[in-house]
Amino acid sequence: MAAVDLVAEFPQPAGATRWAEVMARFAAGLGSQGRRVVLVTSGGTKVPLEARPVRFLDNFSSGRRGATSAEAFLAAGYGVLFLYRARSAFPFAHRFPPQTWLSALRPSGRAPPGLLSLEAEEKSLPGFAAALRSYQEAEAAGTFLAVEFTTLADYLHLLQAAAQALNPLGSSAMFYLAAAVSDFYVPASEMPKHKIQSSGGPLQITMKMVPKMLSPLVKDWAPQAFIISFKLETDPAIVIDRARNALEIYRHQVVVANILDSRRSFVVIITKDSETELLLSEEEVEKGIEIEEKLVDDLQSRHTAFIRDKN
Ligand code: 9Z3
Repeated sequence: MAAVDLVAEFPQPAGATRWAEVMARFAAGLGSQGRRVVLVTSGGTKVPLEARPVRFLDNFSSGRRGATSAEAFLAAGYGVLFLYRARSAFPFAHRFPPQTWLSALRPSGRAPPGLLSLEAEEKSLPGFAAALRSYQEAEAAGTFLAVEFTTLADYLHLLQAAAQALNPLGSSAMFYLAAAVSDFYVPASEMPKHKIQSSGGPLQITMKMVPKMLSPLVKDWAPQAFIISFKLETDPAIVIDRARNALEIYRHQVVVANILDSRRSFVVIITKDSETELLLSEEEVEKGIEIEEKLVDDLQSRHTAFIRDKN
């Protein structure tokens, strides 16, 4: 579906124009420093079933893959544009939900007026101070920008704007499309205006197919960029074929195949002429190593080779 249809079919979210400008400035600033920039998409899209929505079709994705990968890309020196589902996992914060620090952090009472001083035993919040430091370093360096989406319409418009922001960076831009995007939606013109009534009996809904955004991304919006999509299946018997199929249709550089139940410890990196399995051993899991560290490390090398080949 062409960009013009996208706009017609999905209402533009409030603030999209301003976000497009902010993203363009972010990418241009980092590009002028010669830094690589990655767009990490993360979390699931939500699809309304009614015009004034009471009910939605939602998605299981927690955003952990995206959040952990964003941390690894920042550590590798990338600028990270993090397009994420509101209230899903957030880099540096997702290991510390409020329940963990509400009781661990105590006001120390020693702060000068106007300042807040908190203390905690290191062992009650392991890694908290280091995570805070990493986040604040990225903020100070201007290498991290987070942009929120909730609905499928938000996601599609913001993805287009992000792609256009990164396009001037050519092959230095990477797209890491880990968000779980709905395949189906109800067009605005076919939505019931008011809440669907249960007195009408059992519900039958016909949903339309969502346009595949990989096509315009690869062909029109950022044709020089290094593009990685993810393929998720629940059936291990079909995931590799499905991933290869996506690679053939869209002609981007990499598909990462993963299976719902094993996604934290096993992924397969698929390119036109290779298939690389990444696996976490039990020992590595015990040490707190996450599969995204290996994945980002591998993809970073592939990106380096990609840039070299383009020049
Ligand atoms: C993924 O496959 C991600 O790895 C997960 C991560 C969503 C499984 P969590 O957020 O999980 O850490 O809980 N993302 C892409 C899923 C997707 O919708 N892919 C499309 C498909 O499979 C292709 S773009 O058809």
